[in-house]
Amino acid sequence: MLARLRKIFLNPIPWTRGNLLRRRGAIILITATLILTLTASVALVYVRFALNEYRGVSTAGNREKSLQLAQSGLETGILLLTRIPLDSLYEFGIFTIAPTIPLGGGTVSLSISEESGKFNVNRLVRMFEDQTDEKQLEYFQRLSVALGIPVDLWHAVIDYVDENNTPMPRGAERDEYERLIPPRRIKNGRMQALEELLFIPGFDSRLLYDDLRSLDRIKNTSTASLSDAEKAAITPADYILANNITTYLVYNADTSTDLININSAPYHVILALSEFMTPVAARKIVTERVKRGGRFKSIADLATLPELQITTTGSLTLFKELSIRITDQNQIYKIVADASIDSQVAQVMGVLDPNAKRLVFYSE
Ligand SMILES: [Ca+2]
Repeated sequence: MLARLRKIFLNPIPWTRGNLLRRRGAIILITATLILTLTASVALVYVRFALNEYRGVSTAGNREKSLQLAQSGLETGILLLTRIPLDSLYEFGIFTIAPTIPLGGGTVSLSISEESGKFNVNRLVRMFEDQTDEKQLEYFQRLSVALGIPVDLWHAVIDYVDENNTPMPRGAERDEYERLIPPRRIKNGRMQALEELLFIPGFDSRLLYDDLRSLDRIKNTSTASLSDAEKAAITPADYILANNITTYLVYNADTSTDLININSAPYHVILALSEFMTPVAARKIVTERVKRGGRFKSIADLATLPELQITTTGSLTLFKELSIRITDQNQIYKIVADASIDSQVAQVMGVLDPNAKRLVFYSE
């Protein structure tokens, strides 16, 4: 079943209407069958959604059509993430490939990432007290060292997020923002999107979005002695700051946690989890994760890795130290749906809390 699904998602689509309709029908059938193995009511929801979507796109103008298609794509993503067992999603590779789905006479490309494997800038300030979270600040500082960017950058981020107007040693509060040309207003509140970092002194778009190696910030990146699997553990995308940090939070006291999801943490985040973490151990975690189909089913799966037996403070092993900082549970998904129909394109983005089964953020 999954192999069939993958074939249909990944194969180039012959561009005839008949083929498109047949393929679209096949996908709905296959997905509905997949869902039927869970519950019949869920399948009904899906079919109803598919029909609504089809009626919608047959009447609207091109611009609206593309937006509606993107929204349908987002809904499909939500259904997949909330109704299909996690094992099947990983087997399908939903987090590593961005499937392009023919839908309603156009196509929708779905890109899904799990966000709790990244360091969250909003967690630099404690949730219910207006104080710096020192453990989180250490994560960000070690990440900065690994990426070759200034470690003091995060003081200004803490000031931007915390409610008080007392600057950190290397930070900036209201007075500094008012002196900028032109003056800016400091938020003193949680960030909604990473782009907000660009308001903060010390940040620019190159720092946030460029491959930091291209800025000549990292010198020792020779990979000559690594095996192919080890080389593959670190990709150019890992050297982009924006791929290692996030702003998305689930405000749910029952499920919200500051544990880092080891199943979606990129290489440099893993490297920054402990001062005792080594590049060899961090790469091992990534290659072992790939070998296990993309995720560790339990933190205990890491317990016997020889690379994690290093002794840290208080005669703990690196594994023991890590085990109180990480989780194997997916906590928050970002879904980006790009639609294209009759050369009109549209994009929508949603952030999904899989435990509450609801979107906590939406933009188009
Ligand atoms: Ca502040």
